[in-house]
Amino acid sequence: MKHRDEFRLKNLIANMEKKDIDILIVSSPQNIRYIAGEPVDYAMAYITKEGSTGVLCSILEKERASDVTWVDTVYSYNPYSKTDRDVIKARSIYQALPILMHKLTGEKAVIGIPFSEVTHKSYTVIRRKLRGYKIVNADDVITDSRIIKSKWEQDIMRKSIEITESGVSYAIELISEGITESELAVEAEYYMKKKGAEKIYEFLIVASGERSALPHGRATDKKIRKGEAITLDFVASYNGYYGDITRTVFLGTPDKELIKIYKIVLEALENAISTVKEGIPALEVDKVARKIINKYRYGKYFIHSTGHGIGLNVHEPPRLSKTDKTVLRAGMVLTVEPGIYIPNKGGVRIEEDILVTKSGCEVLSNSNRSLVFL
Ligand SMILES: [Mn+2]
Repeated sequence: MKHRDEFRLKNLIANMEKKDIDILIVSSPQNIRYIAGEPVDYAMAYITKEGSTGVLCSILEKERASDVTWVDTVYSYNPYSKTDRDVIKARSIYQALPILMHKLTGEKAVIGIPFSEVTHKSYTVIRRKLRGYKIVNADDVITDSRIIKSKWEQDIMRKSIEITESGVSYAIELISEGITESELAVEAEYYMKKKGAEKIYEFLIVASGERSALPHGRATDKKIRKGEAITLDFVASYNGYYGDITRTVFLGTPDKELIKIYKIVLEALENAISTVKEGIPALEVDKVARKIINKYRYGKYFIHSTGHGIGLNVHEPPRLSKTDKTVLRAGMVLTVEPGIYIPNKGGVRIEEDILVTKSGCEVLSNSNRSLVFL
């Protein structure tokens, strides 16, 4: 069994207490991993307010879950079980739920379940199986906990970010006239996997020429030509946690306006980063980036928010957007990624991943972000 991330679990329990939740039960892969420390499939994970943790899983996962997670107890279910004391006979995970309640809590227990991760169909089974218990929505408990990264999580994220940016740098080295966007994406994917990436996001963005004006221009078989901007936005995970890095580079000499917007985006990025510190509302960071881009009259081409939280999901709260009033706190990991996109011409985005600290922030990515002409 591996060592528990005590900081994370204590934080989670503190957030459960605010809502009077006795036991928190989660079923999404990310939340299971958050409570158990490792992924378990066909499963649910729980933590009680006293701090005991466990996993309820299919018999297929029982042995592995016992080996790799840090939880105290692994319960499992098996459609054909007759004998095993810790295995309940059930066809599905939700049908197996009563085994937890029977072993862990009294009749009056308040059960927290993040409603956003349960389908309506599953919820009706949960209701039926947990009749008599008070069930409350624990979405906030999870969000408020996961938004602050423990030292343990920060260390993993340093590694995922390092892998992701090494993939971007590798792809940039491969850029030459005639290579396709997809070739760059595939080579980078293989490279990041060899560097230890667990998962590559479902698509990698390689957007060249006019396509660089597409903020989500996933790689196509388009060939790269001289004079084009090439935006590479890669997302890869390590031990479940994501890194998200973007660079825009130029092959040869591009249109002058693209060089101009590169400098503006860089100015917006650097000013936004230097605004970040504990106590600042998220929207303030967006405001700073937007103000700079507006100053140069490119505001209407900055069509997304300035950044987002990142962790077990690529996109997590808070949003560095016009409307998110979340006050930044030390331990949040955020992307900062202003961009300018001019239709039929091209675009520029530069993205860094940062760790909010008491006095400012630490930029966790550290590859070159100045203008590059290949
Ligand atoms: Mn991003």
